Amino acid sequence: ATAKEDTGDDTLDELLKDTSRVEELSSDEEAVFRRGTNDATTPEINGVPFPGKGHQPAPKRRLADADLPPWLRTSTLALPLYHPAFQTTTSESQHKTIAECLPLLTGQDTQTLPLNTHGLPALRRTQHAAFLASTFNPLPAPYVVVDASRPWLFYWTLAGLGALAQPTTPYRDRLISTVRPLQNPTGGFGGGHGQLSHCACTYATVLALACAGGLRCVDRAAMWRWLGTVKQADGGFRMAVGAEEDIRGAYCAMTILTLLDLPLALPPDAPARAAGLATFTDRLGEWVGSCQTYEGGISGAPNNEAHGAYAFCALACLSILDAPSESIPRYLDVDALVRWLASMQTQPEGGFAGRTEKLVDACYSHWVGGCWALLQAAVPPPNRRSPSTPPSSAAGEVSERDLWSREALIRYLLTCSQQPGAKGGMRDKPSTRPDGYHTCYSLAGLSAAQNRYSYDFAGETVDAGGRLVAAFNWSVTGPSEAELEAWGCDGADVVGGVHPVFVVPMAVVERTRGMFEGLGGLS
Ligand code: FPP
Ligand code: K
Ligand code: ZN
Repeated sequence: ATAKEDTGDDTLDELLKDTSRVEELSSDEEAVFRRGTNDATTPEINGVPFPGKGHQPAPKRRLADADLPPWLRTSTLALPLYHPAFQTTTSESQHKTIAECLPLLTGQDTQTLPLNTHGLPALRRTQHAAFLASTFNPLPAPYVVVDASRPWLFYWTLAGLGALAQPTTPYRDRLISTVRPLQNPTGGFGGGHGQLSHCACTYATVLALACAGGLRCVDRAAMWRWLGTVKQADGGFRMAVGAEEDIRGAYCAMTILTLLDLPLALPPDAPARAAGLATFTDRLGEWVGSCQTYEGGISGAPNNEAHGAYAFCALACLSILDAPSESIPRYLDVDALVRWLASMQTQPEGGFAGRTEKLVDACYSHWVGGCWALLQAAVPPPNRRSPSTPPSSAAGEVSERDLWSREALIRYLLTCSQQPGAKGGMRDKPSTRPDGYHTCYSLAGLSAAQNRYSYDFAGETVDAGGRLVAAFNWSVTGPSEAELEAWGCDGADVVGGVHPVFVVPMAVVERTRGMFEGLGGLS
């Protein structure tokens, strides 16, 4: 390598342009890189100079290196991301993303957001809550495209408000009257009036109703029979009758089944019974396992591309089937998955991307960021490894081993994801607009970063009635003063505990659990 001496006074611009730090290539590699370029030693391809035309002028003011975390210091930023001869659409968009995020991450541009005592933009709780609540006002015409996803708007809003510790039960009656016409007599909920029941819309409806305390409007017996029609002989679930079979279906179906306390036995007329299946969980773990790809991540269905959203669906689904330490290693290659998930945390942005060689996006703060609590429960420290060795009682004795950077994610969310101005809301990245989906999942991701979730082995995983209760054994601990200090957060920047499996406030899951106990009469 020909790294020049790091004097520390180069401007960021110079550092990003400095291609002398690119590793020299072996002649074989050089031959590969040279193909299609005029000259592999010239730091440009097709006339575009490294690091690419998306790169913008260097910040004029930024925090001193000593005041920045290591991954934002000039010496780290100087490391080239792509070989100069490998400039593609991918590298161009990555450089453009870094250029739009860096001034915000380094404090050069605060977007005039009020700062917390650590100099980071404070969490704009009031504005984000107002942005979420505005979903319940009449929506502008472009929202016609979400007519098939109406329950998602209710879920994102209520889950987001819950994370911000805003009351959500006052919405109960309005929500019930809105979703009742979406419920089909044959079970399940469609996305809009007159639409076919769908696993994703039903999942969102059930979670929204749980947040609002309105689950009693669900026809549970019909729901149970409808779920029986989407369970497949190979163990997975279709999204709707005749629709695609994918891992969202597996997670959504198991969530619905568990929160509504439905019987595990398949209804007598479920088509999967003909293939010898007797319960909703038969062959499910194996089917989820078949979605792990050569990269180590999880795809939507076997032989597709690994994506972070599907990693969450897989881990959460397995965490409903059994204690994470039992079900996750049983069906997944945990080491390969950890490696893949860790590689999704982008540098220098600090948030997560959804898949290999793609861009940071705040919604993956949940889809990928939410995986860590489940994974860390799957590979707990040695003294908490199985139900027979319950957690050590002395607080602080067990050291938590983080497999990711909480600090980097928090910084991305506070600096890059918050929409400035009166509007509020959270967004994918600075060049995009906020919406309910990104606001909900940014807040869920912030919760995953700020709180610690532990799995209680002392809890039962199957109850006396044979129903799955494994996912009800979670508890949350807020951050310590020392952690807040290390992450640059004030107490007012901390969001509430979001349940690691069901992605609604912890208290909502507590309230929902046992709600239907004793009603019986379904199987
Ligand atoms: C690619 O979008 C995104 C996917 C392939 C998966 C999206 C799925 C979810 C977000 C959640 C599913 C879960 C449930 C419970 C319904 P893209 O190409 O626009 O984004 P990318 O470049 O970041 O991959
Ligand atoms: K995206
Ligand atoms: Zn997104």
